[in-house]
Amino acid sequence: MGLTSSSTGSKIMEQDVFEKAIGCDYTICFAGNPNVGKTSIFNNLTGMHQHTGNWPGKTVANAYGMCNYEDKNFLLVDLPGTYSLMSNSVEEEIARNYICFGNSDLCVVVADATSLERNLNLVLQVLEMTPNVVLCVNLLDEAKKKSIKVDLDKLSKLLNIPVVRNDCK
Ligand SMILES: Nc1nc2c(ncn2[C@@H]2O[C@H](COP(=O)(O)OP(=O)(O)O)[C@@H](O)[C@H]2O)c(=O)[nH]1
Ligand SMILES: [Mg+2]
Repeated sequence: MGLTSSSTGSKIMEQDVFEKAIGCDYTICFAGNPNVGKTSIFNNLTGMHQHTGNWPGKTVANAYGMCNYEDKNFLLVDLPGTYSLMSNSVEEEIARNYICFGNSDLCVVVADATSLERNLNLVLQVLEMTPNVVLCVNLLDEAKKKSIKVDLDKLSKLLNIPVVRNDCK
C-alpha cells in the first residue's frame, strides 16, 4: 500500500489540527532530531510549559499552542523528535505523518549546531516534501564551546531556504 493520508490514519490528525486551528492565520510545525531544542523554542513562543529535558521519548505526541505576532494568529505544532521520515518508532511515525500530511504552512526544522551533518539529513528529506521550510540552527552556545562555527548565510545559499539562529534557550 502506498503512503497516503488514508493509509497512515492521518485524517484523524488533520481533523484535530483543523479544530484547533480555527481562528488561526498560519500553522507552523517544529520538526527536528530529538534534543535539539524544539520544545524549548515552542514554549518560548507560546508561553506553554511542555516537557523539555534530556531523555528519550519525552515528546511522544504533537503539542499545539498559539502565538500572536503583528496581528496574525499562529498555530504552532511541536512534533516528536525524528531522525528521518523513514519512521522507526511511534514518535517518528507521528512526526512523519504530520510533516507529510499535516498541511502546515511552514515547517521549521530545528538543528543542533554541534551535529549539523546528522541534522541536515532530515532537512533534505523535509525539503523533498515541501518547499516551505526554514532551518533554525540551535545550541549555538554548545557549538561555541567546541569551537564550531556555523556560516548561516552559506547554509541558506546552499539549501536555498531561510536559515535563522536561535539564541534564547
Ligand atoms: N545549551 C543549550 N541547551 C539548550 C538549548 N535549547 C534547548 N536546550 C536544552 O536542551 C535540552 C533538550 O531541549 P528540548 O527543547 O526538550 O529539545 P527537543 O527534544 O528538541 O524538544 C533541554 O535540556 C533544554 O533546556 C540551547 O540553545 N542551548
Ligand atoms: Mg520536545
